[in-house]
Amino acid sequence: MSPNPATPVSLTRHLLEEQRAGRINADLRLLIEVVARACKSISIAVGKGALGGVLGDAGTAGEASINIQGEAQKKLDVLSNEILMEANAWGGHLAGLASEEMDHSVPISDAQPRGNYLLLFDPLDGSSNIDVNISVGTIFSVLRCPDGIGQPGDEHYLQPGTDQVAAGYCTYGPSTMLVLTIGHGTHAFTLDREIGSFVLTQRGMAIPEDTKEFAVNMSNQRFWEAPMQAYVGDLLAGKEGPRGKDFNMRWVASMVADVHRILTRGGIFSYPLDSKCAAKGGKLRLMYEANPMAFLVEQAGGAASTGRQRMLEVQPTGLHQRVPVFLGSRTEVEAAVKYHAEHDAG
Ligand code: P6P
Repeated sequence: MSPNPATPVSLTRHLLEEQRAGRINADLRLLIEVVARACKSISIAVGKGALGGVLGDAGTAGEASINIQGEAQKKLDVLSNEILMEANAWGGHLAGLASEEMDHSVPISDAQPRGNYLLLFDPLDGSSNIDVNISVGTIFSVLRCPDGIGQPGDEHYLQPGTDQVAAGYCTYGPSTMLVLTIGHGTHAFTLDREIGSFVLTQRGMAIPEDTKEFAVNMSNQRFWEAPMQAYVGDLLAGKEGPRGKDFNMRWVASMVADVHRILTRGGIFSYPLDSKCAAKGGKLRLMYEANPMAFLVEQAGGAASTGRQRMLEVQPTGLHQRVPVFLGSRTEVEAAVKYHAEHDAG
């Protein structure tokens, strides 16, 4: 039976076509399907809002629950983490998992079916926006588990972003969208709630090379390094300044929302070093925020850098390592990197 060209392409069909083309194996295909199903459950929980009894901070009365990042956990952070852990416990495709919400990685127990992949995720990024009904999202990254190591430990996750075999995010906004790459382009799927499936709605996302829109938390300006001060100062100078054009600014303070906008219409997202977070290496996490977003952005023709190095080539030193982040329209990221290079060259 030849497929009807008018029939929407589901995530399942898209992944089967990728497998038939030899771009993905069955285990990774099924792992992505498990993560997508978990994201559907998270979308339902997030969508209930105040009706779901899961808004607000986790922890008991008077005693907040603090994660390894030193951040107060929201109830939905904990719930989203549990959903992803439970969904993958019996998937049979993983050797282990690591989460922003857990101090250390968790190997798949001997009692459960084991696979050859490592899954890292931020179960609900931007969760501080939950209580004010702003888009949040789940970010995930997939690495291969090294051969012959038995149970993987934290050290086995410390692979550069170029080693990722898949990455994606699910944004819980006006619509729920899954954006995914397996190294052959970046593709977007929209959740059709009536049938409960993700449907391919944008094949081959392409970030415009140039942009007039930047995303940064301007309240940190006085804490930035000199090259960042100079770079943003020239953006703000507009067409009378050295950049010769006026720029617009957006900052949602939810990385998934900001990055989705940039993947859709261009822009540059930056969370640079500042004197408040420099001691930690930056604000955003390398393994389950910067690297998966960098993979998605590069596969969409954009660029991603620490300001001084291609993001995907950073050699990780810690599971919860933080990095400065510049990503988006290629020529704008290159401009920001140039400010840093010229500053460092003295
Ligand atoms: P700030 C959310 O907490 C997050 O990790 C990213 O989603 C977001 O881009 C950033 O932090 C926002 O940071 O300092 O503006 O609140």
